[in-house]
Amino acid sequence: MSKLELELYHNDMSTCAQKVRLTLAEKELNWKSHHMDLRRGDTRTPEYKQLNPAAVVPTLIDKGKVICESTVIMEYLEDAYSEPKLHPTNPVDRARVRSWTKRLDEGLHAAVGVISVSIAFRHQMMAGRTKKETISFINLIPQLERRERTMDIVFNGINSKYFFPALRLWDNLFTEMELALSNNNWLAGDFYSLADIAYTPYLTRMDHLKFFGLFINRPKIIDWYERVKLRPNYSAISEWINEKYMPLMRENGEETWPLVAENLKRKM
Ligand SMILES: N[C@@H](CCC(=O)N[C@@H](CS)C(=O)NCC(=O)O)C(=O)O
Repeated sequence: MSKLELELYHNDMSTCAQKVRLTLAEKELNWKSHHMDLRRGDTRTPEYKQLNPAAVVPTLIDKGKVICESTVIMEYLEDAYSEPKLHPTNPVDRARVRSWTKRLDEGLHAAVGVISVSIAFRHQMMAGRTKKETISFINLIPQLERRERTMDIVFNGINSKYFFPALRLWDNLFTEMELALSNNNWLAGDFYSLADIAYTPYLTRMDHLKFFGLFINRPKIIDWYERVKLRPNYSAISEWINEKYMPLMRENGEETWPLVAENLKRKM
């Protein structure tokens, strides 16, 4: 079997694409890269929407078959390329893996988008565009809910109604994550699994935003993050870092952190 039959439409800094690249790297699979510039709107063209109607990355092509949705792609890779195994064999542990990955798809991923865009990426989306052009660019998003949310966070930043609820969603998740990691080495048990892979990009994002204050009383998460970063597959994130994004995330994140810390304290 030629391993070069895999092709991935992805983006360097996209958390969903990072999930898939980490899985490909863990399985030592070779793949052909189609890098998409999200700020230019590469995913919003009619041609790309034929591959991925949601107009998002990642999209995997395997021997001509198109697979969308990062969690589905990870599970597909696990089914199609079974070694090394990233799903435990015990049904209870398998259910645990899925309950972690499901939550990303049910709101946590959108929430990290809200946090990142409100703090940093909105500046890239508006750069070189008039207000009218920015509105037209956002209107190319096919899903009404995502379009309305993006419009609000791009123009209102951290004053958007979506910002603090998104942070609290992640803060609550981190409470559960700390508990899970107090009982086990890895998120779904004693086995490094798709659950650990799925959350690695999101911890990395909090790191890039300098939001490590979230983990002051969560030492197990810090320890887990240090361990996932040491794994060889972490090159799937580190080798694709876009240096243009880093100061934007760091500087705006550091400026926002005191407000975030204050808000989280009030809500506890
Ligand atoms: N549920 C999708 C979400 C994918 C997603 O949100 N991708 C973002 C990057 S992380 C994207 O491609 N955005 C394109 C855009 O905003 O134009 C998945 O898990 O694959």
